[in-house]
Amino acid sequence: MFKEKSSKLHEKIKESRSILITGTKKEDADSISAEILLKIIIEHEFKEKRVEIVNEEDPPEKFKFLLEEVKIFPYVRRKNEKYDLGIVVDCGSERTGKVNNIYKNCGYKVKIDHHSFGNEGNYDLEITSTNVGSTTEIIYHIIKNWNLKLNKRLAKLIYAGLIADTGSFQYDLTKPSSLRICAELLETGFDFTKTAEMINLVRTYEMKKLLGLVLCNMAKSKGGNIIYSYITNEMLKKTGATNSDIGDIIDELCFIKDVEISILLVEEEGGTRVSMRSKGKINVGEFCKKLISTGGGHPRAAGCKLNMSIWEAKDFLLQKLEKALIY
Ligand SMILES: [Mn+2]
Repeated sequence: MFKEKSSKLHEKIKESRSILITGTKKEDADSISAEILLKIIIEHEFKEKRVEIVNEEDPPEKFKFLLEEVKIFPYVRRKNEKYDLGIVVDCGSERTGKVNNIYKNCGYKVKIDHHSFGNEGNYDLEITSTNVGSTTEIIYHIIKNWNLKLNKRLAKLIYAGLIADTGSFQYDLTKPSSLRICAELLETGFDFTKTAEMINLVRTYEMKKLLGLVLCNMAKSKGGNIIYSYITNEMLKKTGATNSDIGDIIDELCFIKDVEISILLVEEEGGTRVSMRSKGKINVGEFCKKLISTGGGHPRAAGCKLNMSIWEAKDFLLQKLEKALIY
């Protein structure tokens, strides 16, 4: 897979002196792992290049185990830099936040991604497929096409992206190819149980305290098929939790018997941040996009920001969703 495109990428990197690697503003395990993988393999192939990963913000603490010795620069430290070649992973450049200002000035633009949305056509080279489990799975193919040998370090990163995006091979993003590749990854002898533990289970003490409050505050709609809960600034202060602890909490509100939709409302400057999960009857991606143009996501997982208080947002959403669930 991707044989010709992998050689094209190799050729273009060879011609460049400086390379920018970036990814989604909302960093996740797949995007961070894909960035690190690229940096490692490019530096292995070409010794004299300046290869830098730049994301809008510093990586969250929870991804330190993926980074090891690799550095990721926040946008502010690199905003005046120029690079010959730019590679955006796991999204289109419009989702990289401020880093897009650097990316769009790159002499040659590459996109490596497994999503179907994004502004196709604005890149010099697109290495994309929706028929893979993760962006790291695409990079596995680049590694193979460049005739590099897999080792424990590379295997761990490919695996991290795969289990994060496929929900440890439970979601429909799981492809037969993903599982075949995993067999090969495991043969390197990397510690896959530790990797899975770090991605799926290990959370901060503060996050668990916050989760306790969120679960206690959980309530049902009149019909009982929508549940919601909330996080106020007060709750963050009380538990010492930070923004990076909030990301995993919506998933804890899912998989409750007979519940069709789960909502988490988070107090933010200027309004309320809404995260939603659906069991499938309602496409929450479309729902959020219709509410406000900046909202959206996937059919079963989406979000938006509303210019109202948590309580106003709750009433507003419940009213719209109850109607939508009836029809
Ligand atoms: Mn991904």
